[in-house]
Amino acid sequence: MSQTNIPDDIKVHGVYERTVNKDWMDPHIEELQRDGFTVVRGALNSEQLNQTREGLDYLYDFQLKEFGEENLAAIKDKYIVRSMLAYDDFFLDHIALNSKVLPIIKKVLGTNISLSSQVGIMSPPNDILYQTAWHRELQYQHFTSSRPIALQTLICVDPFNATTGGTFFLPGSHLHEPFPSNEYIRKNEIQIIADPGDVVVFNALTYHRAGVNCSQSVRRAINNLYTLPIIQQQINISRMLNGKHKDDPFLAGLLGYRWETADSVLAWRNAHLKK
Ligand SMILES: O=C(O)CCC(=O)C(=O)O
Ligand SMILES: [Fe+2]
Repeated sequence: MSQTNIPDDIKVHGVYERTVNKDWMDPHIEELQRDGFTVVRGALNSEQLNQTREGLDYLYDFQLKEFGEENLAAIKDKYIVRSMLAYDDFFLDHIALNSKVLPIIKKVLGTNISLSSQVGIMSPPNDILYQTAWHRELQYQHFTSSRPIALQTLICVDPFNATTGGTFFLPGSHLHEPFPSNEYIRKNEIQIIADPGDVVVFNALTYHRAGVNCSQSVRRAINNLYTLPIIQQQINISRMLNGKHKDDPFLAGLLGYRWETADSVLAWRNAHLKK
C-alpha cells in the first residue's frame, strides 16, 4: 500500500494523500490496520470442511477422555480442542498453512513467525462458552503497538450468524489501550456473518467475544494465533511433534523449534556455532 494522490470515481475535496491497493491482499491489510479485523471468503472447500469437522469432533472426544469433562470445566477449557496440528497433518497443511490466508499473515508479520496456539472451539447449542466474555487474544495487555505483533485467524467451520452466535468485534479497538465503556460497546460491536470456509483475520489486540449459540447444533471454529517470535508459544508444538518438520526453515520457526529457550549458556552458544 502506498500514499498517492491518484483520483478515482470517489469524489474527494482537499485530499492529496490516500491509500491505493496494489494486490488482492491490500484491501484486507487496510481493514486490518483501520478496523483490526477483516473477513477472507472461501478459504476452505466443502471437502476440506468435512475433513475439518471430522477431525475436530474426533480430537475433541479424544482430549475429553484424556483429561475428563469435569477437569476441563474446572480449568474453563470445556468445548475447546488444542493443538490439532500436532495430531493430524491436515490441521497443519490446510488450516495453519492455509493457502488463502497465510500469505496475508506473512505480508503483515514477515516470515519470522511463530504459531503461539491452534485452538478448536466447539460452541455448544445449550451452554455458554467462556469466550463469550470480551477479551484480547494477548490477554491482560493494555498497550497498543505501532505495527502488528500478532495476528489471529478464526476459521468458520459452521455458519456464523445471529442464531449460531457469530463472533463480535469492536472495530479499531486494537488502536486504544483501555477497554471502552458499556455505551460504546453496545453501539459499536459488530457481529460476523459468515459461511463455512470463511476466515476472520484479526489483530490479536482487537477486542472480541463469541456470540451465544441459540441454534440446535454445535458451531465449530478454529483459531490460529501467529506472533512475532518475541511472544512465547502457549504449548510447545515442536516437542509434541518430536522432530517432525524440523528441517523446513519456515516450519522450524512456526512450530517452535527455532526460538525455543536454550537450556544453558553452552547450549545457546553451540546452537549458534552450528548456524
Ligand atoms: O468462538 C468464537 O466466536 C470466538 C472465540 C475466540 O475468542 C477466538 O477464537 O479467539
Ligand atoms: Fe479470542
